Amino acid sequence: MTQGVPTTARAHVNVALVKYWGKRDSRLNLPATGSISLTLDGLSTEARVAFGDTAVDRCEIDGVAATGEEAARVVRFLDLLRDESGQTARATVVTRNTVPRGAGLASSASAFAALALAGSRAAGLRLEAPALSALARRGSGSAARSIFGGFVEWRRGEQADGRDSIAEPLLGAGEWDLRVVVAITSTAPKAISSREGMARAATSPLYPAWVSGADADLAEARAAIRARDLEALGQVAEHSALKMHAIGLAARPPLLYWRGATVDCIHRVWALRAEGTPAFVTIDAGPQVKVLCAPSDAPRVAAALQAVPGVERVLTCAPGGDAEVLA
Ligand code: 2P0
Repeated sequence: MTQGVPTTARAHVNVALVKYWGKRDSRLNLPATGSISLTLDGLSTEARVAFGDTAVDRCEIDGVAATGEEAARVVRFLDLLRDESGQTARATVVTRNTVPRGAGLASSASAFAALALAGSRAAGLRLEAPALSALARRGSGSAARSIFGGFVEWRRGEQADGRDSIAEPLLGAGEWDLRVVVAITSTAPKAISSREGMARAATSPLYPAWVSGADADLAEARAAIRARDLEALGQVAEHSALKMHAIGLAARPPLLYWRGATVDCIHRVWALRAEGTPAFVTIDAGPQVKVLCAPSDAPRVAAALQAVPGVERVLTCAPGGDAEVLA
């Protein structure tokens, strides 16, 4: 076993433009379909991991000791790191987020990507980006994508052990400058986790159509990114998001992450588009609305969303970079 050193790493959240919604293996977080995302600057997690300075695994998140399922998930991830590295010591994990937790801004993606990078180094492993992506996936599926900056594709993979279910960069953060304007309509923790939401999705009669339509959506998004065509990318991103939420409406029990303000934001963005501003909606497992647009249109989009009743806050994010070791 190589000796590791305490390590701090940072990773950014990502917003899926073609969504991951459903698993072919829930233990390994293997997705039913591929997905494509954009990593966002400014919304990130810093994680410090140190093995050997404690008798039991400890985890502190934003200054508070983690408990319950949140702590158990981190311990399971540490067990995985120990299995892969031969490290036997317990660890101290301290994470700090610039993302409002549980607010549908995908904080598990940045958290497990940062934890995979810091934890693997701290355990004495030196993993290349593809192996890091596979490791981060085990913590949370979408974390596989947050290892990379810019536009990223997470391949579904075919292997039962998931070794080919990894993310890879499509375009770097500096290669196409777009903005994602986020309208926060509630910071209350969500009632139904993504994990539970995906399990419910599988009960929906619309789910088979979701799975069979994924390759076409991925091809369209890939081509749009390659051509840096905002209109084409926005159209397929909006389609993927609305289709994902339609699955929930038809699930048993039903699932609806939206609030009234979520719907009002969608209509506001469609009105902007009718007036000539190319802006496109995407929504994850929560009530927030994320709008893809050109940098020059971001102030107009942000002002329009801020004026929608029920919108608590608006954030504007540029493309973010790769996960990185800080110290
Ligand atoms: C995505 N989401 O592609 C989709 C769209 C939410 C909506 O990935 O169970 O926290 O840890 O693999 O990654 C959120 O799900 O789920 C997510 P797990 P994860 O971004």
